[in-house]
Order: sequence, then C-alpha cells, then structure tokens
Amino acid sequence: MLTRIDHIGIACFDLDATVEFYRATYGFEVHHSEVNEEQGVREAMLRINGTSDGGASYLQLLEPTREDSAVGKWLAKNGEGVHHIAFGTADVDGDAADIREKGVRVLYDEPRTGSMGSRITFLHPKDCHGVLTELVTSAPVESPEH
Ligand code: CMX
Ligand code: CO
Repeated sequence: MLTRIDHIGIACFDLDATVEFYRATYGFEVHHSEVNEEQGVREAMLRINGTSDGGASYLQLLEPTREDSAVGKWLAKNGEGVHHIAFGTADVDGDAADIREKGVRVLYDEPRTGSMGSRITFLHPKDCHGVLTELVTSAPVESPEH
C-alpha cells in the first residue's frame, strides 16, 4: 500500500547552486547527498517533514552525471523542473507486482538501489498520465553503533 509522498524529484543543471537556492529561500538543509552511478545522478535529499509511519518526505535534487542518463536526456529536452514523484510503501515488490497486473509498465523486473539504501522502481510516465512515478521502500533503520 502506498502510504505517503516519499519525495519529489527535481532535475537541475547545477546541484550546488540549486541546493543553495533551497537553503537561502526556504531554509531547507541537505539531509543526505550521494552519487548513484547506476541512475546517472548526483543528488541531494532535503528533508521536509517526518511522517506518521516513521518515514519522511524529501525534495530530491538531481544533477546528471552523464548526458545519456534519464535525467540528462530529460534536462536536454525540457530544461530544469519537476522530473518525477515518488510514493513510499513498506512493500515495493508487492505494490509493483499489483500495479503491473493493472497493465501499467513497471520499468524494472526487480527494484534497484535508490537514495540512502532504499529500494526503488519506476512506472512508465506514458501509462501514468504523463507523470514519471517512483515507488520507494526506505532502508530499515539501523540500530545505533556502540
Ligand atoms: N516525465 C514525464 N514524461 C517523461 C519523462 C518524465 N520524467 N521522461 C521521459 N518522458 C516522456 C518523454 O517526453 C517522451 O515522450 P514523447 O514520446 O511524447 O516525446 C517519452 O517519455 C520517452 O522519453 P525519452 O526521452 O525517449 O526517454 P526514454 O524512453 O529513453 O526514457 C524513461 C524514459 C521514463 C524510461 C526513463 O527516464 C527512465 O528509465 N526513468 C526511470 C529512472 C530515472 O528517472 N532515474 C533518475 C532518478 C533516480 C532517482 O529518483 O533516484
Ligand atoms: Co527519486
């Protein structure tokens, strides 16, 4: 079951400048940043709020690491802006299977690795009224180290 907005993915040409815009304008700070080579992105997660199921909602700022990546191609065509939305679920495998049965193209056979060790998959935007849609199961919370 999809229970929350996990994040909104925003494509940008210059990650550092875009992070600075969100900091200076709204006061949002970077909660986490990483490079995901498989997805071809350098990204920053800005944590907006916690949610009642223990998750959180983020803005995901995305700069392409290569022109032929999903974000690189999209930016070349559209310029900067909202690239995708992501719903949070405790069971990305089950929800992806259910949605595939409804005739929506799920892009991956098995979920792949997303931000902060999450497991992610995508639904084709042409089957979702023009919205690239991601499903996310967050990584389990690790117990603190001794
Ligand atoms: N939102 C809405 N429509 C989109 C889109 C987007 N983000 N990206 C592509 N499209 C549309 C295009 O406009 C195009 O439409 P037309 O045929 O009407 O012109 C069509 O989809 C095909 O687009 P394309 O430019 O030829 O791109 P591809 O088919 O090669 O790739 C997609 C599209 C969705 C399969 C690819 O972007 C993908 O695999 N996305 C999932 C992975 C991803 O986005 N990773 C980055 C984020 C990582 C993260 O969130 O952690
Ligand atoms: Co995303």
